[in-house]
Amino acid sequence: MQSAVCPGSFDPLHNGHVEIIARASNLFDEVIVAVSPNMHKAPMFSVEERMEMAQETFSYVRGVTVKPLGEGLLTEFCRAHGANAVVKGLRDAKDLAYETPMATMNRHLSGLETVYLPADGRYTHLSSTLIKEVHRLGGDVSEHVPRAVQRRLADRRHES
Ligand code: COD
Repeated sequence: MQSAVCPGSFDPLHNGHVEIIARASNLFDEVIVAVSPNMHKAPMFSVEERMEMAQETFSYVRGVTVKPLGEGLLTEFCRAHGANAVVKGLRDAKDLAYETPMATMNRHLSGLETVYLPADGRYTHLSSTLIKEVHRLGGDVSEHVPRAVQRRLADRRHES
């Protein structure tokens, strides 16, 4: 069985992520969406909330499961879960420049391969950072995120 991991912060998940993960599920028997705590940025949603949104979004997609990445190495997570590859979406040359050192390091660490999928043109402008900023400033991001995320963002707006 060929398994792949799609890692990310997913804070929050948006339609660019969803499309890449759905395409990965057509290539691999099993896809594990690994939700990172993201130690570099202050998150909007907890890992548990981000996992719940991803679980709800992918509950209808065959072979996709959602797990916490934890604070260890991605290569260790992949080894522990029997995954042969990492799948990353690339929006542009900046993503390629950012991802390639990590992909090379992961291959040197454990032989783990990274598969790049080109982002669909409909989603190349999407990032979690932009989604959060537009939402925070009162804009409507509902067309860019799955239903489960729309609901959580609306809850956050009502709470504040
Ligand atoms: N369209 C298509 N794909 C997209 C889009 C879009 N619009 N936006 C993002 N993506 C893809 C990218 O492939 C991205 O990598 C992935 O979705 C997740 O995006 P984010 O922003 O949620 O995730 P990041 O960049 O914050 O996640 C970084 C990781 C957690 C993947 C990384 O830090 C990691 O691997 N950490 C594990 C610790 C480790 O092993 N470190 C050493 C690495 S060598």
